[in-house]
Amino acid sequence: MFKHSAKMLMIAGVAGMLALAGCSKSDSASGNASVGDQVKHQIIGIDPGAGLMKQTQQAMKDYGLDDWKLVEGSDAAMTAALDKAIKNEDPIIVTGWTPHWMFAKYKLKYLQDPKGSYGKDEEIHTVVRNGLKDDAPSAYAFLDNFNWTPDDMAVVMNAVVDGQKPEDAAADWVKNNADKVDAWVKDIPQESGKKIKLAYVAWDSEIASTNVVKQVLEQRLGYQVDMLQVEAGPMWAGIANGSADAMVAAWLPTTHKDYFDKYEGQFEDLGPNLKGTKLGLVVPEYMPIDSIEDLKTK
Ligand code: PBE
Repeated sequence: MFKHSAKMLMIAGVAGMLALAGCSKSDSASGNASVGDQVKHQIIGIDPGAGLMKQTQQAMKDYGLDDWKLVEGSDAAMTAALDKAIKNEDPIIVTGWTPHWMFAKYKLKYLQDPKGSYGKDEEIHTVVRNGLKDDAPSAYAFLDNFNWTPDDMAVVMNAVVDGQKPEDAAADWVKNNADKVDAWVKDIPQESGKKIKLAYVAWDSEIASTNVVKQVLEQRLGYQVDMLQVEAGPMWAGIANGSADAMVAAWLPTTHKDYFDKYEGQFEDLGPNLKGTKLGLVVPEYMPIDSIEDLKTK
């Protein structure tokens, strides 16, 4: 009896070891480990003030990803992690948005969001401080006219990621798109030497747009432009308290809703400058998942 059960135990033990060995081998080879285990239950996020981070926390609640972690960083850190993972064909999940150069550079997909945690498509708005219309009427009139497309923005973004300085990439775009720029500044008089402060966050999309606006204000309307790189909260606060004059980085109505509501009445919303945005969780195409729901089950 004793002998028998010892033998049984031994067999069970060996079988267990074989199963374990077989398991870990086939995991890496055939991708049988859960996606969560493969990425250590981490989603690579960006700067904590981004609306996208708040939406991702909401998504984690909506989809029951309780044991997952959203890693704070920046646009630059997120794209560096993505680049490294893709070079090694490693699994990775990042927070992403359109327009962004990463979709031109890598084969990526948005995870489907059947619960709608990331809201619907929205727009990027131009928002200025109260009183700018009287203090800098030409800048105000141009900012009110400024609007372009995701394809326009992509030209600047792609040049920057390929190594061009943002101001040079923006100057090239302004030179090569004189017809569009002409329409933005048509009949607006120069205001030479006047100073204006543009607030922005170091998101690649906003680095592109803010630099183009700076070029137009300087080249066509004679302003001296300061660009203030800040976090999202201080960007909105700066417009509201008048320490910055304008920004072209307000994602509405959803992504920056908290900031919009907090400072309502203390700024002027000049409406959309770009339509056709999207936000969500983004993975390389080689990842074997298609929906945020898969993070729970696959
Ligand atoms: N973004 C890019 C910003 C707006 C622009 C999507 C990272 C955000 O989440 O607040």
